Amino acid sequence: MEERRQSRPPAGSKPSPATMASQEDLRSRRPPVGLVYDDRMCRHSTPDGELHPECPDRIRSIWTKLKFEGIPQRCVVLNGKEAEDEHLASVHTKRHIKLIKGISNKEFDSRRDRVASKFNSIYLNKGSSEAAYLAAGSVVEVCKSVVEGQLRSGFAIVRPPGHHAEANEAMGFCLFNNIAVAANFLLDKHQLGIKKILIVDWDVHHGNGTQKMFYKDPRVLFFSVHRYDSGTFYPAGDDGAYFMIGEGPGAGYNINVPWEHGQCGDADYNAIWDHVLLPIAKAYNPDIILISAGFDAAIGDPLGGCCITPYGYSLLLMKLMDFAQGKIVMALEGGYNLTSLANSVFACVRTLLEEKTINGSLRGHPFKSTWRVIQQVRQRLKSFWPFLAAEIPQELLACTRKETQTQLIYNSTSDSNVEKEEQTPSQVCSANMVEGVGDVVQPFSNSSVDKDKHGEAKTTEHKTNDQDSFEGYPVPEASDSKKFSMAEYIRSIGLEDYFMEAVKRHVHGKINKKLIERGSNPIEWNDFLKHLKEEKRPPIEAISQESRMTQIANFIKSDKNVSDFFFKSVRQHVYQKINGKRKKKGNDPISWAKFNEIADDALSKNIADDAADN
Ligand code: Q9C
Ligand code: ZN
Repeated sequence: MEERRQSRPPAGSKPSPATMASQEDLRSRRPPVGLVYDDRMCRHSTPDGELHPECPDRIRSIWTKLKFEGIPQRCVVLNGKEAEDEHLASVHTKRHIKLIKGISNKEFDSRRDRVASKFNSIYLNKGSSEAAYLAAGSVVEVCKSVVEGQLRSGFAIVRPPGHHAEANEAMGFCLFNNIAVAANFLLDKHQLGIKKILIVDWDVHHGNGTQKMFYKDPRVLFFSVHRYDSGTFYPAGDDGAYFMIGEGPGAGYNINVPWEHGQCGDADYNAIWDHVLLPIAKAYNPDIILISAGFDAAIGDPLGGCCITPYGYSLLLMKLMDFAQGKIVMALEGGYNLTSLANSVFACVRTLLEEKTINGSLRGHPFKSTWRVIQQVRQRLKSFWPFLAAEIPQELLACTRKETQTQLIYNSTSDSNVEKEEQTPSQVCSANMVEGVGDVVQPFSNSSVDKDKHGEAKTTEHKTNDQDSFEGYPVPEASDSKKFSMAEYIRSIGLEDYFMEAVKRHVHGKINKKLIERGSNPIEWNDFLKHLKEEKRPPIEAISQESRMTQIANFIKSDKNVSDFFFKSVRQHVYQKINGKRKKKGNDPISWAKFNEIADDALSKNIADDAADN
């Protein structure tokens, strides 16, 4: 079935049946959920086809997933709409608007390259102007429809992203600040009756652009949770610090939650929601919530190094739907693992639809550092929001989980401004594990990773410049040679909770299959969880690290879907890292196809080797 598509939702608060989305909406007469998708935003791409994480496939893969799941039919789908200069001018300088508009007129890509190189982390091509106008304009359009009551809520699947863009500055893959343009539009159109806007920025990077635009403005409460890593994580500097609370009349209306490190996941974000964001949202009582919805804090993202699951996102979103009468507009920002991105967006749209809840459960506790950040933020803001002065109960603070002890792959190669020049042996091993092509395809074999194998893989890959194929990582001494198991790998990239959850689901499914075969009723998921808790044998949490890891590893190996997902995430990760490093060194990127060819090749070779060994 082709999805319903129209340039504009129907006027009036009771949409006619012909334009209604789902049967349920029809019965309840609730306005439908809106989506924007427009292929023209795919025309913004790197001029020479170089690889870049912010690629057209990001929104394509989201749209493919939503279509596959039958989502568009249950929503109202809008075409993109270009922003008007007047609206852009409420946040950007005339000069910046003129510059972005003029990009597609430039006759030669080289001119555009020169412009792009003046900015931090920006590329430009012929399609950039139109895409930038569409991204900003589409967010405005969804906001307008939600406020006018034609839509209940909406998701603008847009690119380029926006939250790093400043008044006179494109940066961090962002050209116009889409969400800021939309917020100003709502505030300026007085007849819309919007006086207070909450912007929640859950992209893994700090929304520096948005923060600057509303820093002195109490009509917009800007909340950003992001990796900070002592000011080294992109965009780096003090802007994302907890003490940046706003200025003048805007003091207390800018809230930053800066993670000390990666690995943060569902439990950490949920704790921030419960102990910082939600009480403030309740007190602020916004007329609408806009979400700068980046998904680069998602599990498997190559830039973020955090691990929010789709269930985690749905929970964060659900908790926000209690405010502003559910008026929520989500605008895509970052998110660079195509699979994680599509799954996370799908979970969010399904949550907006309120048809089915997303399966999952919060397990694990926040990090100690998470409680520390919570207390820091509450302390700094308590004069503006008095209820934050209350002490968090000691029993809660005692609930913590430990950061992964092994050196993190994501930490040693993450998107941080500060490159660590000196590496510990274990970092070197980690880095080599993901960067060696042989390891890409078999990071989980229990065979030891020795450098001779590396050497072979390298020469197959780059016949001319074999030595730099490991992108500057010193080849470890023989004594550094180390066994890497799949289990260790999972733990090192913070996937443990995610897969532990999956293990439970797997067992649940198996039990139900048996029950059904025997003619009994299947056991509900919640009852199953209760059952697990009540069981006499030690709860999963109490099982030793090692055996938990083995369980997870076995589970991944046992289910083709899971292992496919897992291997694909790993490949994508390694692929982007390798090309990132190649680019830095001025080498041409390897294509995804070529990369896979090499990886598959090495895999079949490894299998052959193993067979020969046995
Ligand atoms: N050392 C968004 O997620 N990384 N932008 C540059 C330079 C830029 C991310 C690294 C990351 C930008 C919207
Ligand atoms: Zn980001």
